[in-house]
Order: sequence, then structure tokens, then C-alpha cells
Amino acid sequence: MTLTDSAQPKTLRTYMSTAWSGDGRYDGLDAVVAAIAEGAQQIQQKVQAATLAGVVGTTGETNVQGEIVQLLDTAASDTFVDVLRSSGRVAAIGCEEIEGTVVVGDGPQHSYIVQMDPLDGSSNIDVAVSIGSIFGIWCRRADEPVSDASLLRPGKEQAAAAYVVYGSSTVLVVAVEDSVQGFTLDPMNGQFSLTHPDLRLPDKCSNYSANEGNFKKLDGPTKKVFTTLRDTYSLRYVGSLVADFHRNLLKGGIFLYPGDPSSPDGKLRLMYEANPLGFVVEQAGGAASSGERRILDIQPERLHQRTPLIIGNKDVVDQVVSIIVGG
Ligand code: AFP
Repeated sequence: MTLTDSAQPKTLRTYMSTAWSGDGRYDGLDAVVAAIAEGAQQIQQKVQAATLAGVVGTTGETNVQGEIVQLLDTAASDTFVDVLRSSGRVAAIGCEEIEGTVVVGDGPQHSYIVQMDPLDGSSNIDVAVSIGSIFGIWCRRADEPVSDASLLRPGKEQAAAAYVVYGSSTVLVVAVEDSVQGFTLDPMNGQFSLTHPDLRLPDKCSNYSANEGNFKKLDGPTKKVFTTLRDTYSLRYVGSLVADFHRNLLKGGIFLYPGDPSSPDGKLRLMYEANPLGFVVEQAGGAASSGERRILDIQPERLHQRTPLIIGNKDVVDQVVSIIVGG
């Protein structure tokens, strides 16, 4: 079959200019998402060429989380800060790799706050496994000067969220209220086009994604969660949150990274992992919980705080939470 012009999928820019045009809620959001797409295209090229260019491996430093920094972590952080600054619409950025608030603009047009994990799953780079980037986007409060406090907003106040998975193809997923759209990068022309319109979680949960190697560290109720899931679903675990989340969004599934008695808050970060993906999953009909409360209701206290995360099909998230709460 020949692909006619009318069968060509919409580009990201065309999609945003039609779907968001004239809607005051999204004023300037297209510039922020276009910046994320531009950064993703640059990172995709760096990821593909990393081994040949000699930029795999570590910088020899640890980040604010105490984790080993990969060379590409730093490149991705610098790239996304640059493109978001150039968008002219972002006031401040919180970033996994940067301890404090990055203030990039304080004018009236700088109306968005972005929280990001520029390269998630980076320990998978050296072994050619899928990795990702994650973004939570909040509207800056009117007339508020930018400060550290501007970043400590609950996830339910997000205006939008996005993630990129750098896998066998590079896919950008963008969510705003009641809408989740997936765009695939054409590496030949650098354009993202709409390939996964109106994403909704399938009704049936097929998979669970969790680090089974942590089983012996878990408390009794959480062990019960794992054994229950094992009895019912297939295990699929990449070890890159974005890759695991994206598969579950498309196929139906639940991802969990719970706390344990030695790390009650688990491993994942609230502001730039759990909140953005929590926003995406809710717009797609799913749910995200810490086990104690809805992720998007958590009032953050620190930029880099961690949270347990249970995310995916709502019925299974609810089932897991009831086992944890029931003890
Ligand atoms: P890295 O960025 O250090 O590879 O960590 C990835 C991650 O933050 C998240 O993407 C994974 O879901 C999770 O950690 C995997 O953690 P485990 O290796 O403990 O299973």
C-alpha cells in the first residue's frame, strides 16, 4: 500500500497547534514541549553514538542522590536545561542531577516550572538497553517571584507531563488533562509524529514489573503483594522506569518499587519520576499510589525526596494498596 499525503501522521507541531490552539490553559506550553522534543532528538543521537564517541561510562562523581553519574547524565542535563531556557517560557527547572533550583527566567512570559529526570535508567546505557527522560510541567503561580519554594508543588497541580523512551524507536508521550498522545521520532528528518493517539491503559492488566531481587528485604505485607502478583501476572522488568512504565501503559500492567524497612521511601524520586508518570497514568485511566496516598496528593517537602511507587492499572493498584494497608 502506498502512503498518501493524507495518511501521513500529524507532526507534533501540527498536533499542538490544532489541539491546543485558543485554549488559555496551554498558552506557551507548545514551546515547552517543542523544546523537550528538540532535546530528546539530540539525546537520541548521543545515546545511539555513545559507545562510538567514547561517552559511555561514569564521570567519577556521584550526584545529589549519592548515585554514580554517567557521562550521558551530564550531557542530557545540560542539553535539556539549554533547550528549556531557549523556549523562553520556562521560569525554573528542578533536575535530578542538580542540587538546587535552576532559575532560567523571571519575566511574565516565563510561565512554567519544569521538573526533570534528564536520563532515567542511565546504568543501562553501557549495555544497550532502553532508557528515558521524564518531565513534570507546572504553571508558575501568577506574580510569584521564582524561588526554591516555586518547585515544591503537588503533582495534582501539573499542567502537563511528558516522557521520552529511547528504545528500538524513540517515543515521546505527552499528557495534558484527559489526553495522552504518543509521538515517534523519524530519525531521518528529526520530526516527531503522532503514532499513538489517545492512549488509554488496556482494561486488563497483563504484567507486573518489580525488582524481585529485593524480595527478602521486604516487610510481610509487601512480600504478600509480590507473591500475589506472581500468581497472577507475567513478570517483565527492564530496570529503566520509563521503559517498564511505557510497556505497561501500552499492554496493561503494574510497576512497583515499594519501600522496605531499611529504605521506607523506596528508591524513586517524587518530583521528577513519580509525579509526572502519575499524571500520565491518571489521564490514561490508571492510578498511582505510594501505598499510603495518591501520588499526586503528596505535598513535597524537598526537591529530591523519594517515594514508594505503585503505578498502572487502577484495579490492581487498589488491590496492592489494600494488601499493604491490611497488613
Ligand atoms: P539508574 O538511573 O541508576 O539506572 O536507576 C534507574 C532507576 O532509577 C529507575 O529507572 C528504575 O526503575 C530503578 O532505578 C531500578 O532500580 P533497581 O536497579 O534497584 O531495580
